[in-house]
Parts: sequence; structure tokens; C-alpha cells
Amino acid sequence: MARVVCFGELLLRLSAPGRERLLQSPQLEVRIGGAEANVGVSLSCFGHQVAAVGTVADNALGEAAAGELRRHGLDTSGLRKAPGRMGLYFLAPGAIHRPAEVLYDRAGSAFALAPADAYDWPALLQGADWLHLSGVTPALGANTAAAALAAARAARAAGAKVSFDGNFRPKLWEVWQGDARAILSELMAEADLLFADYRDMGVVLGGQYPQAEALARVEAAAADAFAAFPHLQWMACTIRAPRNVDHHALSGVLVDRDRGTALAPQEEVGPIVDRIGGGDAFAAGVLHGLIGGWEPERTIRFGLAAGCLKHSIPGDFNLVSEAEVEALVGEGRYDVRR
Ligand code: KDG
Repeated sequence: MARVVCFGELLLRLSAPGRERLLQSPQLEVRIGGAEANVGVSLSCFGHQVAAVGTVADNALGEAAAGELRRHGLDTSGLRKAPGRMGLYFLAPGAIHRPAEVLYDRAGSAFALAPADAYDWPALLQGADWLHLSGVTPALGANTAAAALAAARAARAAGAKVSFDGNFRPKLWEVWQGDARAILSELMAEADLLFADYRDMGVVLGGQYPQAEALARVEAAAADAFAAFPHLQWMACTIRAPRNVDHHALSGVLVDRDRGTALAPQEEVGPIVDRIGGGDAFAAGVLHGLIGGWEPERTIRFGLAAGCLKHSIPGDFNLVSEAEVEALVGEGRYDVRR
């Protein structure tokens, strides 16, 4: 068991019911999400001690969101409350030939407006083994970008490992015109574990990665990442082959700086119940394996199985135990159970 700190924005997700378009009917379903919180909930389900750090609105919505994390076992004593609003995102899940749609309504949230020095990192990171961050946080503005970098540097200084998921969101970066390449590079330079594929690395390092095969491109990107970022020990990603809106195939890659590439073979995933949070579930599965000191192949198979299982669960959180993920790995299959 490890102690993991997850820093990021907790969001309310408002989804159209079933396959409806947004506001087709006057109903929206409310769930709690946020890339880093999603990872934290998964890790808590796997038995780790997880603390959520961030800022929520000092109102009933912020309290409800924090309460949802507590319900799943997270320590929320590091969640500040501040005047202002919660960030929202609206989701229309799509169907057949109509892709899912996400609309963000999170500008000026209590989290985005929190000053960079609002967090006492040495205290918040005391006893932590890992800090998990994602590229969503710096995409929200200068305050959150500075806070994420301060968190990563403090974690490194405190001897905790840093996990960073690139999660490149161009629409968020466009709002404040931040220099994504420079800021993400600074964050990746602090990371021990990076979730990113060749597209993310193309944004950050400007690489072109022209090889035809996706695996070769991931390995080329990993080689560039290891050369650029001295603390980086692992890079992981899924490789996704879309079939249609309800179905895709996923494989998983973990590149260890010293031990090379481990691959979890491609699995068909579908019909998809809810794919939001699939990448976070994968990240939590990989982190769980690395925390346990597992061999790279076992780690990536577990990560991929965790990511595949998420597609069977409505909402952003992957509410599965280690035993449920192991059962899927043990069968040698990663697709959603029917
Ligand atoms: O990875 C899932 C996230 O995309 C979701 O929980 C919402 O954090 C979110 C975001 O910024 O999109």
C-alpha cells in the first residue's frame, strides 16, 4: 500500500440521459469527475491511501463533490474551500455515428482562481510516496500551471515520485493562450512516470515520429522523452484503434528506461457503457503495478485490464477492486464482460 497525493480540479459532470443530445429533454445526470480525482478513486479502490488536494467552491456543490471522494475512501483534508464556483462539464455520450461531445464550463472556477501559493506542499506531501498530476491543471491558467509545477518540485524535493499524465486539451490552452509546450516540458522534466503518446510528445518536443506503426512511434517518442527528461523512468500509453462510437480496440505499452518495452496485446472493448475516465483507470492500474514493484509485463496487462473495465461503468470513476482486474488479466482477456 502506498500513500498517493492527487492534485487537480474536481468537476461536476452533467450528462444527457441515455443517448440523448444535450438538453434534448430537461434532464441532466450529475456525477463527479476530474482526471486526477479519477486516478485517486481507482487507487483507493485498489487499497492505497489517497489524498485529494485542490480547491472546491465553498458551497453545497463543493461540499457534495468532496463528500463523493470521501465516500470512495479519499482523504479530503487537503481540499481547500474558497468563494466562487465549481467547474462543470457537460457530456452528450453520442451513439453509432454521432461522436460524444464535451462542453467545458469551468473558466474562473474556485480551483482555477486559487493563487499558486495557496498550497502548503511540504505539509501536504508529508509521507507521500507518489504525487499524481495531469496536463489538465496547467491548461487552466497561469495560477494552476505555477501550482502544478510547485507541487511537482516539492514532491521531488520530499523524495516522492511524480506521475504525470499529459492529457493535452487544446481547447483549454486556447482560452488563456498559455505556452503549452514550455509548461508541459517543465512538468515532464520533474516526472518519474509519464503517461503520453507520440502525439503528446509531438506537442512537447516537436518530434514528428513518422514511422507507420503506432508501437514504433510510441517507442521513438519514449526514447526522445528519456533523452529530454532526466528523471523519467517509465512512459506508458494505450494505443487505440477506433471501430465506431461504441467500440474500440486498445493495447497498452509501458517503456521502462532500463528494461525496454512491455506490451499488453490488443483487446476489443465494446459495446462501451462509458468511456470517460478510461485513460485515468489505465494510469491508476499502471501506478498500482509500479507501486507493487511488479514486472513491466504484469504491470501493463493490469493497467490495460483496468482501463478496459472502466468502459463498463457509468460515470468517471473506475469502481473496481484489484481482484476484479486480476480476474480479467487471469482470463487473458481485457474486453468488457458481457
Ligand atoms: O479523463 C477524464 C476527464 O476528462 C474528466 O473526468 C473531466 O477532468 C476532466 C477534464 O478536464 O476533461
